[in-house]
Amino acid sequence: MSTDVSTEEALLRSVEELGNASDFLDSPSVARKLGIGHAALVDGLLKSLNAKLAIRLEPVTHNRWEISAEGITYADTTSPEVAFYNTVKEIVDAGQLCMPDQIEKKLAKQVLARGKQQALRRKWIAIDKGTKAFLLNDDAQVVDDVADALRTLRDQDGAPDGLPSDMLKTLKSRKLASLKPFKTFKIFEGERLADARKEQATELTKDMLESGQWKSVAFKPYNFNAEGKPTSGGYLHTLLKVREQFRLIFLEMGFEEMPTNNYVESSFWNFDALFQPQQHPARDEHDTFFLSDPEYANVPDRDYLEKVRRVHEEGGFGSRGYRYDWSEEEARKNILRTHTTAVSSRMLYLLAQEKEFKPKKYFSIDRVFRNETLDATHLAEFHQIEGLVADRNLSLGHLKGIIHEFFKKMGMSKLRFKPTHNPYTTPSLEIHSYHEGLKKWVEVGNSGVFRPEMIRPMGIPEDVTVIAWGLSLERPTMIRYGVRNIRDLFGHKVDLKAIQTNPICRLTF
Ligand code: FB9
Repeated sequence: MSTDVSTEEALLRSVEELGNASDFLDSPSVARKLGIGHAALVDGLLKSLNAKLAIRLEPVTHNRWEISAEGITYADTTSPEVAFYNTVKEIVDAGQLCMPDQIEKKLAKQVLARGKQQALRRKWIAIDKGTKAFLLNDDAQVVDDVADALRTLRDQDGAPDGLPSDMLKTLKSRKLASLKPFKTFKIFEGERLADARKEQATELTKDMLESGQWKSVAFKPYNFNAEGKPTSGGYLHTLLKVREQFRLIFLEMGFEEMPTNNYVESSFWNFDALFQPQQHPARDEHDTFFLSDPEYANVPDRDYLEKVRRVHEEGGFGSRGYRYDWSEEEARKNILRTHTTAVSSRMLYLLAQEKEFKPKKYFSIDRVFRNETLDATHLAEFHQIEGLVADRNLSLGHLKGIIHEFFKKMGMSKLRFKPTHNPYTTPSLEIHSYHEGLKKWVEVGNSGVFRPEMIRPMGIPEDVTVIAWGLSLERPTMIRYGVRNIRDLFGHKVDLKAIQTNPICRLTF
């Protein structure tokens, strides 16, 4: 809490009036003179002037009596025993028997309890054995010495001058006041008082240099601790911070990022190329967003399309296929991709077109869209993370091995695999990890070996296997940043403050 210039001015003038370096002002009296609180004087003025060497401070520790909140209420009114006595007197003077319930109505709970206790202890009142009525002790010297003592302490800033020690003991025992250390300051003139008195220049100008005026001007000392003006800047969305961490993990493991810059995909690459049958439930509008314009995609290379038709209809490569009439029109329907595996199928097809097959490690992290029922952890879109390895003689062991490698880099080393089914992989494994923080097993992803019906029609050589796994970006991000509802993380309800203040992401769960 800073004090205004005039107060500073007034203080510096009275220090200057000391006229020598040994005389000093006493902070409590200065505070009173300036009409401000002692704390405001010290924190709002003395500390900064001392920092500027305009004054020199010498702390003096005193003890003073600090009045408790309860004590303050009595200092502002009366002591509880006097309040109690006066209330009894009022009723008795009205010629009634003063019964407890009558008092209870008239006094606050704390005053009632304390007042009765003290008035009885000080024998100002008594309780009639028979009727339990309160009786006045007419010879009692009823004085409000307690409230007077509290007011004295208050007015003397906690100095006990003039108060008998047993009263102080009483106040202490009744937790109405207690002795607390209190620091005041001797205020001496500082070695740079003169500068502080002179209008301090805040910058060295060309004129000062040319005029030589700089020699006589007092410069405002640099406040190197001054906080700079907070610069506002862009902030990475929390999801993108975590995405960056996953990208680094993949790059560390020698993976190459796949181009995912097309949210609109044809059903062909998203489903058919992955050997997902056209009547699969995921392919109807309940799960997938279909485009009305452009409704249809162009056909990829015809030859490959026919191979896909054949494998769906008749099988091949050891598969008996699905034995249904495959529709080219259905395959050409445009959708919002439901998984980045659609990008994997495009890249694997391109890989198969290479003259010489070269092993590949690819990854993708980008948005996918599913027309799902929305709940706290599901939006109609999320970010899928996918990794795949295409190489000769790969086995399920390699899949589990590389998944262990991957999750270890996220600090998850306790994994379990649960057989599951995906239309485009066999075998398929759900990935579960034991989460130390949550003290439970969490499903952290899915994986499998791409089916021959998917990769052979593309032209991927017989002895090449493609293993892959996937997970979401939102789930780890929610757990990493303790976000309970996905709407706080993604979408129009995002709390921008959290985005700005979220710490950088260290992916160790
Ligand atoms: O992310 C998921 N869970 C997860 C991941 C990390 C994590 O980190 C925490 C710090 C510990 C926590 C949780 N899941 C996948 C599992 C579940 O959340 C699941 O209920 C939801 N899944 C999404 C799909 O929902 C319909 C997450 C999303 C998902 C599922 C499967 C794949 C990708 C994303 C895949 C795949 C795949 C399989 C084979 C071949 C290629 C790709």
